[in-house]
Amino acid sequence: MNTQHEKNNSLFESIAALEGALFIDGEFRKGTGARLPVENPANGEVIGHIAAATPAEIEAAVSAARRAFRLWSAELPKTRARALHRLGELIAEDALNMAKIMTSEQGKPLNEAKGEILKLAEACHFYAEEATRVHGEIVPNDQHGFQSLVVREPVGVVGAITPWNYPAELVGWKLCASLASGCTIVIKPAEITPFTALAIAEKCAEAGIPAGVVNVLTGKGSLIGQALVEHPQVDKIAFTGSSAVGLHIQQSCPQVKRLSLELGGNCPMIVTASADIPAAVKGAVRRGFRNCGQICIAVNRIYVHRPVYDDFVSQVGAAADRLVLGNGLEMPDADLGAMASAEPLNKTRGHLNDALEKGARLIAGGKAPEGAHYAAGYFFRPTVVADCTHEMQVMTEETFGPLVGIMPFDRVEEAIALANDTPYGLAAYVYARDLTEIHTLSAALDYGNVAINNVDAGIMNAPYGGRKQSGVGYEHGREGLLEYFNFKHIRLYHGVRG
Ligand code: TXE
Repeated sequence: MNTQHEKNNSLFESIAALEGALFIDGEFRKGTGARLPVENPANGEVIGHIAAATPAEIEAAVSAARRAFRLWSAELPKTRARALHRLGELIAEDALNMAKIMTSEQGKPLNEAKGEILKLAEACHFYAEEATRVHGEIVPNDQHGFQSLVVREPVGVVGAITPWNYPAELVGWKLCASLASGCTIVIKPAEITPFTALAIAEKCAEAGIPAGVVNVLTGKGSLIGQALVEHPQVDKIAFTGSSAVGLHIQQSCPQVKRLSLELGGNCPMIVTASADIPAAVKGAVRRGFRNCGQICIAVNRIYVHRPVYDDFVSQVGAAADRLVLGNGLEMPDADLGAMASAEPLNKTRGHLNDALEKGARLIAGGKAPEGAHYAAGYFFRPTVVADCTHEMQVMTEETFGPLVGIMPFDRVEEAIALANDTPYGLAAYVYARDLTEIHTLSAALDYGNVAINNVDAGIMNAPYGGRKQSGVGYEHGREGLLEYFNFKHIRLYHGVRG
């Protein structure tokens, strides 16, 4: 199969070139197993089919990764860095076409998809730089005549299992860290957004990354993902997805393995009376409805100081009503595209109905948009409900859709208790301008990421990860890269007395 398709191919020629493809040992091959349809969530059309990798193909991919590990881990860091820089350049050059592939399978508006692809390219350059700065340490000893070196050694073969909401970045962070550290990787993308991962594999081949270093297997997670979890030659699992599956993976590993689990969230926002209300409204709408709220760090629930509650609720409702929905390919700069599938749409409807039945007040949205061109897609208007309580699922469970619940509070201590009343611990947001409130809230919120007067909780240079049921381990930053290394303490005795 030609891995080098012309950049100016139409979108569907690009996808056709990846039809039924698996990427194993440096080349695309047609899967010999069953085929699974991939649909465009904006109109229900089948855009292509992927292969369900067979046990033999899974074995071929893991064996290729194991073989390639010996050479790739022995490469000079600058060689690995050069490959990552080249990969970043190739991805940026083809960003629009890759974005079209992503939008056609995930639904997000084209401009948002292109932004994600370009952030993936930036991640390649970030990890290229990090690849050349993984230093060991010489640590002081507890006796004369000894010297201790702590060296970093790549873990080995990584099984990466990823979700459908960020089909490029959530693959890319694992891919880049593997390449930078000298690990090799077998990627199993979500079955509803596989073509983005296959397009990334094409760029890996174009970048000259050696055969076997990167492999992509498609198919059902409970089969192919589970096979990677159970495979004795897979040294680490890097998973992003639901807390339920993350826990299942942790419990079903038949061997001890390194695990990094980026799981679900149910993120709160606290708005105090000292806040810049228009800024808080803008942040709430951006983080509540971007990607149709299908983000683990999306704002699910908002606690607002009673003196500013009515004003905030009406401003958020009006802003939500102004958001534009559209088919992500036909309206590249729409605010929301179609949701990725019926699953998150039905869950959103369920949480909305539960809230309304228990007394919440509908402020904005609450239904699919009118119009024939929405009828065949998974569209739902950005929805705001107010006067919520913790009896409602919208406030206590992850919705993962375009629905935000709001409730008032009277004292900061009450807001802290409400925000922390969850098994999750991924991200929390605060809008306040009183310094005492800012310091009190930053310290008391039990989350891996706390954003104050902004909603961009994660940056590439800082560790990103959750606690409690939101996961274990980190991505991004030095901490994220060290998840792909083992430490070795070498203790030298040279006999020289002090
Ligand atoms: O997750 P799933 P989805 C979370 C988000 C939401 C979920 C949505 O909070 O809960 O992800 O993504 C594979 N053994 N985050 O529905 O179902 C499956 O094929 C092995 C948090 O995709 O967990 C897919 O490839 N693998 C995150 C992957 O697991 C299995 C940011 C995820 O599927 C499997 C984004 C099994 N038994 C989404 N079952 C964060 N914290 O950053 C399924 N899979």
